[in-house]
Amino acid sequence: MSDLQVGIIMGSKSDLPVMKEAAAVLKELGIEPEVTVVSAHRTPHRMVEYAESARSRGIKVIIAGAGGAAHLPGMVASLTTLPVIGVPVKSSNSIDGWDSVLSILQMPGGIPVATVALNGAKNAGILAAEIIGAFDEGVADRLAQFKEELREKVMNSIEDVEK
Ligand code: RP5
Repeated sequence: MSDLQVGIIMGSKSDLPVMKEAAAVLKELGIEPEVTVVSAHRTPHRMVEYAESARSRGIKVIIAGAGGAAHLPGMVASLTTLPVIGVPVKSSNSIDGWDSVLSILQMPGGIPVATVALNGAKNAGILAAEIIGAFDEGVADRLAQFKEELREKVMNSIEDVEK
């Protein structure tokens, strides 16, 4: 399969410290993401162009992170038939991140966004890889190894606790 199957977008450069965790886990799983800034409010035409061209550019899954009045994931989902994973980002001036969570989570019927936890970019990356891995054996094998390593970590921690 071609590179750049996962697009990671965020409403602002200030979201990067959170969103880079999605890119990191995707790279660990052998998927090189396309990463950029697209703002629903500040660059609305760029958002439309991004969402409408994503499929033809080979993107299979979009991860969209935003904070505050976090309309980016939902608006992108309204403009494409690709699956969109939403990452609520806790903005520095937010009301404990509930604004971001509810803006992304409470989508109207017909326009789903797969919403992960507040600042849950790592899980967004893993979920995107799992969607790609449903059709790509290589990615599925790396996901299996990733989960085996998680299992081993827990088993080792149990041994440490029970010593
Ligand atoms: C949202 O507003 C962004 O996604 C970011 O989380 C938040 C703050 O953006 P900046 O003012 O830091 O650019 O649009």
